[in-house]
Amino acid sequence: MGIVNVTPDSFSDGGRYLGAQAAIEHAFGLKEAGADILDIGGESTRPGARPVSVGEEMDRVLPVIEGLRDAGVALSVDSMKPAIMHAALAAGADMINDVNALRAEGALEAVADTAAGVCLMHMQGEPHTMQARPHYGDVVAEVADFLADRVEAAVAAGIDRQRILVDPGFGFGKDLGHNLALFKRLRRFADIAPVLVGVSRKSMLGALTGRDTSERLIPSVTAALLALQRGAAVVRVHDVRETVDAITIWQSMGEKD
Ligand code: 7PJ
Repeated sequence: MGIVNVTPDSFSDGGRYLGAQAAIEHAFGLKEAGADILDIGGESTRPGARPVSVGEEMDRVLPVIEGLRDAGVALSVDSMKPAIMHAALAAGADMINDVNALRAEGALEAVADTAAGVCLMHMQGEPHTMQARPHYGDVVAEVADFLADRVEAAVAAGIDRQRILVDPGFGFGKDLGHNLALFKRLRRFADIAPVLVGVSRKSMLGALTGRDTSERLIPSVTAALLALQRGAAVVRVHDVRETVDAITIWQSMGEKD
């Protein structure tokens, strides 16, 4: 899964169009590089990020879906908002990636009414405050219980089990120790549903290596490969070409058991 962030362009005249155009061009590059899914996001959920209005997120995301829907690649939309989910799925998106695990009022229904896939992610708190004081008794058990509960809620709402992915939510209300505990026990989550892992360029990789965001390519590719080796079904990455190269080498040269 390749990450496509849609941010407003810095120019005030036609900025929106330029922002969408830039995202579409970037997305075509990721598809060429080997992405099977593109994850389009119009609202940053990075630690400390502030929410974006429904109208603003709609204006960012919809033109990009329209520009990509015939590109021959599955389209995922990274949103927590039911109105965006409805509009994105009507516009041709194939999947909803919700860091809030469809907990918003109307979110389960927005997905249940369609044939779309969904990723249910664990997050403690909300993006603008979640890294302030993450706390758990047993982080692996708590995250697994949460995800299992959200899968059951989704199934009860009418979403077929085979449409669902789960994600422990690296960096979403977790300190380095929590993230490492979850990563080491990744196989536990595959018992619940196929697992999506997003660690690309994240601060946990910076904490381990001392590298800035722009220098986290090798840590990111290494972590993606480890996630796949521990049973992840999907890895959400910025650096598609390099990740696909690593997977190719693993598939050609890795051990067959
Ligand atoms: C994730 C995500 C993740 C899923 C972001 C960033 C923050 N969706 N959206 N999993 N992270 N499913 O990429 O640094 O880990 S935005």
